[in-house]
Amino acid sequence: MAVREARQIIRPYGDRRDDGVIQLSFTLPVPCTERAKEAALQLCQQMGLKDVKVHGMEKAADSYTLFIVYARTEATVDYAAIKIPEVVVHKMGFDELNAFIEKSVGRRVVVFGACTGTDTHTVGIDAILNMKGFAGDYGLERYPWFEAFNLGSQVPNEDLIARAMAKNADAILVSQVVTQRDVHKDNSRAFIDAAKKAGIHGKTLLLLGGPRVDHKLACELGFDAGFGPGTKPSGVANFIVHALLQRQGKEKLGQLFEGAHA
Ligand code: B12
Repeated sequence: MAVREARQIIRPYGDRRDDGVIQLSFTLPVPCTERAKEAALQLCQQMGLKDVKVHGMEKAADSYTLFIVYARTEATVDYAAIKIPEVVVHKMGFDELNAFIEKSVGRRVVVFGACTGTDTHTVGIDAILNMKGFAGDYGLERYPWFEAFNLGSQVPNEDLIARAMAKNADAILVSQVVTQRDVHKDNSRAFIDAAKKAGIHGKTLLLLGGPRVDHKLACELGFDAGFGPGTKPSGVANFIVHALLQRQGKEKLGQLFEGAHA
């Protein structure tokens, strides 16, 4: 007989466990008035929320108002039933990882990164690749056993792929920050199409990152991994090295590191 996993029903709380209290914020395209406040309240009630309190409201621009609302929801979710692909890295430190690359890969790991398409935001990809890194964590350029090339912003997908192929890159890092009208998804799909055309899909490691990116989305789009807000370069460095060794058949999934496709 199949054994059913125990359910783990959870719900949000603000004051007391399971009270269902949430905070939400949104903007309405109307001036900041009492009428606007009532509109915000009715909108939340229509969402099925209870005990709605418009806690804060302020003018966001001419004829736009930002609201902060506290309310209560009856919604629950079974946490035990949630299965999702995740990048889980058992991280080696800077010196340990460099020594590990020297021993296990035996050469520098080559990576190319850029913010592609029309996107001008370089801060995210710089945080991962530049010497200085991010949040006290060195970027890949700082690792002696990585050779990192940062091509900057507004790089056509095909150019990034061609430059990476010319250097036999082990990994290509694509950053997508602007998400209006899902342009990040469209451009990511175009990148994957170009990678398939160039014959590197399934061979070179393809990483996608950005504020609205997660591992699940990146995998759905055809990448090997996705990294979202707060990503540290050391997590990316560890992922690349272990995924590379797994792809070369030198390391088993979960031996030193878990992740990739679930
Ligand atoms: C700085 C900034 C700019 C600067 C960019 C300067 C530069 N050189 O990058 C300038 C002024 C040029 C700019 C321009 C624009 N911007 Co702007 N900008 C921002 C701002 C304030 C900060 C972004 C940032 O630097 N974040 C910090 C980095 C470290 O975070 P991150 O990108 O998420 O990166 C982390 C992770 O996501 C991850 N990561 C990211 N990429 C990758 C890649 C890989 C491979 C990996 C592994 C990890 C990874 O690692 C990083 C570290 O943890 C945001 C608002 C905000 N507060 O976020 C708006 C914002 C992103 N901009 C926005 C917009 C709309 C624009 C413009 C279109 C405005 C305009 N109308 O002209 C233009 C863009 C034009 C274009 N063609 O792209 C919107 C985007 C809205 C949307 N939903 O798409 C935002 C959200 C502002 C807003 N609320 O409206 N912008």
